[in-house]
Amino acid sequence: MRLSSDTLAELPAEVAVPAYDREAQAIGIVHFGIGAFHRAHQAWYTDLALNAGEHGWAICGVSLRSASVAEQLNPQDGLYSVTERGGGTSTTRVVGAVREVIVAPKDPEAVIARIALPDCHIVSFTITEKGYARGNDGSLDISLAEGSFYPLLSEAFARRQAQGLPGLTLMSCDNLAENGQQLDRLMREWLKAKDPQLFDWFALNCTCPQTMIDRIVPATTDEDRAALEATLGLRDEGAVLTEAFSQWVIEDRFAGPRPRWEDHGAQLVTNVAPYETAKLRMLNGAHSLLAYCGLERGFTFVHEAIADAELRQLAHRLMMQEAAPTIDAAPDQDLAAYADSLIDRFAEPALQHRLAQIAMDGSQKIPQRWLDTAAWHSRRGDDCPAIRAAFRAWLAHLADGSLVNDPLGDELRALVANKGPEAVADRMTDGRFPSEFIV
Ligand code: CS2
Repeated sequence: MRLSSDTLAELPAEVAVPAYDREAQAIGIVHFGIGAFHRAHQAWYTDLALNAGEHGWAICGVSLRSASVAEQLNPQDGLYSVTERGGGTSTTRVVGAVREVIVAPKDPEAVIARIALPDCHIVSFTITEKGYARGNDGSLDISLAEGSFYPLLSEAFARRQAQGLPGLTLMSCDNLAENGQQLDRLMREWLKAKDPQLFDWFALNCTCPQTMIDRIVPATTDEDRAALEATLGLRDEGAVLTEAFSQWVIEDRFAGPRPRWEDHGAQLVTNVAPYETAKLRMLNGAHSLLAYCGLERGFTFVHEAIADAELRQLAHRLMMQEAAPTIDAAPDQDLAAYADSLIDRFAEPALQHRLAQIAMDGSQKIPQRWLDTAAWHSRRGDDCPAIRAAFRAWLAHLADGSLVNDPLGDELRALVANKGPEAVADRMTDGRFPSEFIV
């Protein structure tokens, strides 16, 4: 039997279920990229707000590519479970915030119509680094953007403008440096090129707050789903497994209303930069180091790589000697304590977080995870041995090719083959990699 509104009552008593009337909730949020990360993070916070009695914040999830999430969630009325694991315990809760999933390539009109409704106030994104359709120089690649969310949004803007409806908050929850500013800039580039008559409406009525989002969410496996079915007594195709920890820092710059996420642990601040920079350069930087150096040593999972004394030392060095000095920390940030807590989180064996999951899309991740740090030191005449070791492991990973999953994988492999790994590693600190090489 499958999890759905009709079977919710069959769940064991210790599994918390939505305490609110799901049908009575208007869709206030349209979310692009309804993968496991969104379901374990922003949708989870929004579900807490709905449970606390807020109204109007149901989520319409949009998949920009595959129909698989729609197939997982729609037959379940949008319901799915979030299981938090760690410290030898495991708790499961059913999240009810997601109302429906639309597959954009199949039904673009439905996506546009949802965003153009007066109930919609926020459009949010977890579409991964490559989803923003940036070219190698960071500007919008119009032909890539045609197949992404940009045309859907500009059509929805046109309808909102024609109806005299208020603007929207566009909230990027991806691991990009200055994610809000980048989204704002890219959206403006799109409008300038394709819909200039909407440019002023967007600039005057919409905002793109910056966010730092953090929760480790390993991809759910078939074994995970089967084990969960044995404990829940119901099949949940949309199940997500995660750690108990989560953090969300949001720039308080919304175009209209928003849920009171701060009542449920989110931090609403005026300046996200110190949190975002620390997270990208320390957590994600160390993650990518462990991924490439760990795979090179034959490990499969993050907890195995961090248990290796040399890799742990290298990850710690990357965080404290290399990344930390580049971060202009906020008064409440203790970067040494942060580094220690990250090592503890990486060491959690229950997460079964695969290094290969982190290793994908290196070309999109490495600039903000390592190269901004390396460039900072290079300007001062210093080297970054940990980042250099990680970078070499990435080049070896590319050259080997067997596990490479990267939109620039072929170009990068050819580049390493042509110039040699040392020459490529020597140029990594100029901050412009890979545009310097790939034209
Ligand atoms: C990871 C991130 O897959 C990756 O590249 O580094 O997804 C990481 O787990 C999250 O950013 C943690 O918040």
